[in-house]
Amino acid sequence: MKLSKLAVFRHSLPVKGGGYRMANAFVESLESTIVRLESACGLVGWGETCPVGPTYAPAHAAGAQAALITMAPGLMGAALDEPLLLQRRMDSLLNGHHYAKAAIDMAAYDIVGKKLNCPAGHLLGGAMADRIPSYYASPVGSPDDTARLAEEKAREGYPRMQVKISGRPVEIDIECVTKVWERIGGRMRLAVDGNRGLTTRDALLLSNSCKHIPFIFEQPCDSIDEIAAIRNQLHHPVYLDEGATDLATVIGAIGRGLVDGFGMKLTRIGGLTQMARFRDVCESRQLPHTVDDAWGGDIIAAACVQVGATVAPRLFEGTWLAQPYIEGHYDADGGIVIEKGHIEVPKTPGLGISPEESVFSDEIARFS
Ligand code: 0XW
Ligand code: MG
Repeated sequence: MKLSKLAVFRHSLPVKGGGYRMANAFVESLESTIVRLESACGLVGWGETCPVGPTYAPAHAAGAQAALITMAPGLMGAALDEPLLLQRRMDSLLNGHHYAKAAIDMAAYDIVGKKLNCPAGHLLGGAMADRIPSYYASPVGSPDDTARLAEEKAREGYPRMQVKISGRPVEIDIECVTKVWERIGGRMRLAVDGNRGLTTRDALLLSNSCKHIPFIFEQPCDSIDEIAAIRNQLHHPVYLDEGATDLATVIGAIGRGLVDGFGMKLTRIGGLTQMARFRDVCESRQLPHTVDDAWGGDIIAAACVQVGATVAPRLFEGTWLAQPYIEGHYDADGGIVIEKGHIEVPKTPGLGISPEESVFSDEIARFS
């Protein structure tokens, strides 16, 4: 199970309908980075990482590619079936850059699953479900459009809706959340995501004005200190997303009583190995969380679904996928799709998808 070949590809994922707006980012097309690993025994595994533009997180497509190219020579010959040692080897070659290391970790699980003839979820402790919940994330939009979208998604069968806010006067955000609630009431669980964009003043105003609406407040402000400063004045449970950069920060935030849950991204935390540890920390403190990513195609989607299926259902807030916002799949037999707000968990070995190699035509580096 030694690594014998590694290739890195660039792949463009245009956003349907002209773009997607968040508090700190407007994205029209994303650059995904794909990793193809091959073991000495000839098995192939796939990994992916796709920062959602340059301003959402301190992660960047070109940074991912540079990080992978920096680590690649030192990874040759690494045992792919020893995820802990693989992670330590990556850490010895490059500090930080979890989002690039995640692609290698994912591809290694894909190969090991294929070797052992089991889905990656099995290697992560075992899947609890054949079908997992997703959630829909609205772009920052007008209150009426967002309420209409929420109605549509409730009808489609989504159990949860994440309303994006911020980047405009807070009065519009308050109207938006109110109109969504008036339309869907308790038919979907509600998250309101500030994507780091609110001042503490506006976060307090919104929470106070919407006291009667049962939503969770996701990453309202930029820093953990800002959230800590207002935590006890908020009327809503607080989830950390962008601020939960690694396991140590997660443990610190839980220990300080700052959070009621997390939006967790597979590539931000560093891959499947780290996500499984995060899942276990949350379970030990009964904290709900998502398992998803900022963006990405079928490879990231499959990896998120594999871990998502292992989360205790009562703590699982679902897996958001970019699939409804982008065209096409990597897998000719169909990739990972959302149907009625839920996702079927693949049963085939590894991550559970078989990308069509010809889809990735822009190879930028190859090592053997
Ligand atoms: C809704 N998401 C999972 C996708 C967007 O890229 C941002 C993200 C979030 O929750 O911040
Ligand atoms: Mg979020």
